[in-house]
Amino acid sequence: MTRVFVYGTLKRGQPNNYRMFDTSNGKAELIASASTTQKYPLIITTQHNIPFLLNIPGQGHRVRGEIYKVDDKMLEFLDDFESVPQMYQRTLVKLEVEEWEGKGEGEERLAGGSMTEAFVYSTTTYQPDWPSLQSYGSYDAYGDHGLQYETREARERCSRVAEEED
Ligand code: PCA
Repeated sequence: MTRVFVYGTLKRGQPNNYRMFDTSNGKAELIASASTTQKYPLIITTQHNIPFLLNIPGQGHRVRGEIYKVDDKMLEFLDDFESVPQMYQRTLVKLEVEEWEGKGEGEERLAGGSMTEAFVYSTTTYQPDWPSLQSYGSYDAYGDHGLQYETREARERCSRVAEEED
């Protein structure tokens, strides 16, 4: 089992969270809410309003998210879904645990306030203007910013329509 920190569309209440509970992708279990110990720019960009954590420690905000425990199959699914290594790279990030949310038995509990590490999908392969975009401490696809995430299905639907019209 591997620990992954999610900060974007994979969080609870966000448009891709269901993918973590689709057993054909593998297994995932929420274990804690957490924040990065360092600041990072968390921005929303591209025509699809995709969230990206830029791998620029010290700039932006401490970013809030959730730690999941995933099996190898889910990790492979997530790497593919996040287009590693082109779009995002999976790297380790230092975290401060906010609250333990795990249900499983026989597991070492992470106490609130304790420090830990997990993998995160962040990026160094960003466009030159991305570091100067507005950054957020907590991502919400449906937030006041109005930059609602366009799901992969919607993008594919649009490109199919465009092809048909060609
Ligand atoms: N999915 C990953 C990275 C950005 C995104 O939307 C996540 O939620 O952490």
